[in-house]
Amino acid sequence: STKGKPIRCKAAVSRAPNEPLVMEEIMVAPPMPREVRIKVICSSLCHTDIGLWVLKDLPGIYPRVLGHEAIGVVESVGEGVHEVAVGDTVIPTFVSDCGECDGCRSQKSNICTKLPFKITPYMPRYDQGTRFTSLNGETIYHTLCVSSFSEYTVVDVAHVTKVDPSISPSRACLLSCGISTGVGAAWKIANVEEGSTVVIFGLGSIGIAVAEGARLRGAARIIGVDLNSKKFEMGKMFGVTDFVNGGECGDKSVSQVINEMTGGGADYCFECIGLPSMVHEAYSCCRNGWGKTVIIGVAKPGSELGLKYHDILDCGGKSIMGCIFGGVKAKTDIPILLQRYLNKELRLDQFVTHEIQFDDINKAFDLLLTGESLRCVIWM
Ligand code: CXF
Ligand code: ZN
Repeated sequence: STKGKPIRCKAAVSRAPNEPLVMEEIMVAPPMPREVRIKVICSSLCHTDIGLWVLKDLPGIYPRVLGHEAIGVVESVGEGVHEVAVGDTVIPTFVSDCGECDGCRSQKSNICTKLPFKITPYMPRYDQGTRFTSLNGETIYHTLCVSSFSEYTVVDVAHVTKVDPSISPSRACLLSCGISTGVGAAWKIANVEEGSTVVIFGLGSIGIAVAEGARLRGAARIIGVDLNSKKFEMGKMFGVTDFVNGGECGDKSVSQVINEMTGGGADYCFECIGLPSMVHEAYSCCRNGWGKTVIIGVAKPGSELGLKYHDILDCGGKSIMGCIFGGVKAKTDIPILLQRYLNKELRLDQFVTHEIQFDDINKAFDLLLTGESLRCVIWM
């Protein structure tokens, strides 16, 4: 067995921003206490990996292994791991669910305070080190506590959820990040009710997943906003009922158009782009009194919103909130979402627009960058 020994395997290493990933042999150390070594089955590419791939302003984070939307099988476990065992099928997540802290024990939150979310190139707990090295001993860094673009990876046990092994891995892996985030934002953060009107800014995978979540909650009207009208075709298949092309509103703003369409604003607005100006638009077209704006998109670090004081005070009852992973508590909610997929309620199949082999991983980046794919599954 490989237990307790380093494993030599293939990984797609990101060596420099914007440069294609390089297929290399690397060494993956055995799991430290409270860690799990996973044989990755497949990953799908989330847009955040593109953001991290092009990032130049964080020092010392190359070379590294990207990938954080995945599924795999436990190869071995470190000391003190009782929750999962060798052979279990698990979904790793960039958010932790330690199950012990105030945040994890509360039903109100998915924010773990013991291993709080941060973008770190290290393991989150035992020694803050890395478990990857190149064959000549060079340190290779992690990404979002998952690093699934490697045949084997090491993840903290707080970052894995055990799942039913019979579910198709290419579908289950989508719940590791993007689809859970979008569906969760509609379900757990906004708590969309039957008959409501929803506006979604940005119809990428996250926006489409919000539409899917809103549809499951019985929303009556789902308005998609994007600059690319082709996205509406995709949106329609997921229950988007109306489309506003943000570039074709003439002398009106998007929020003006939506306020007219809805007779005073929507019940829920979701920002899935990451632009402060779009948060303003969203907030401006959610209904006075109770409209809720949910921020999901990731803006540049240091971005500010700059809302006017009276925009908040005078609209009494309107709210803005952000979320991480759509408010989904990994260990309790991922199994619920998987069950809803098995019940044929939640759709996952339609998100998978492409499937490729690990050696072709750079194609997945092209497909997502050009907007051609929703989710491209990469098989190891
Ligand atoms: C994102 C969520 C928001 C902060 C950066 C990472 N997660 C996954 O794609
Ligand atoms: Zn992601």
